Amino acid sequence: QELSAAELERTFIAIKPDGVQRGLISDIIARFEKKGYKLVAIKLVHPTKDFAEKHYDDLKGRPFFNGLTDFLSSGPVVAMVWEGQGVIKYGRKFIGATAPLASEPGTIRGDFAISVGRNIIHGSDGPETAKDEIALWFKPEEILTYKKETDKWLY
Ligand code: RTP
Repeated sequence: QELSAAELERTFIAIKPDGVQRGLISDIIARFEKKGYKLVAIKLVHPTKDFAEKHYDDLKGRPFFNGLTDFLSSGPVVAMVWEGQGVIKYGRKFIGATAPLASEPGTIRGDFAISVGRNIIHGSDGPETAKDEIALWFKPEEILTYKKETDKWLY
């Protein structure tokens, strides 16, 4: 059947350099995949400092901005677009609170991280940022539209 606009909601998720270095790529992808969300774009990117500053543009002027953008540009990042009903909000739920020690066990940060400067993963915080971040990280042709046999068991 045709998917509704809500089912086609998309979010930008990035596994930061610490998540890649620590071998957490497969675990993080598995959580989104097993929930029923659909991976529509993925690539391994080593962002430049300039690109990291663009991504965190809204945090310019914060005391941790320089360290944060140094960190994001310090190594490969797994950039992804995930699709499905409620994926923006639920993605944030999967990720957990920004400060890992405040994040619940069972969340990605709760399970794998201790410090706010090494918190493994990024996820868009709303529809507008999702749209902007997807456009920053991906060309339109890198985002695929496809049916999965499981779609009808999810919706
Ligand atoms: P993200 O954008 O990475 O998903 O994180 P977030 O929305 O949970 O948090 P945000 O406030 O947007 O901050 C972005 C990233 O900046 C780092 N940060 N460091 N006090 C600090 O040193 C500090 N505060 C924030 C974190 O890596 C956070 O994920």
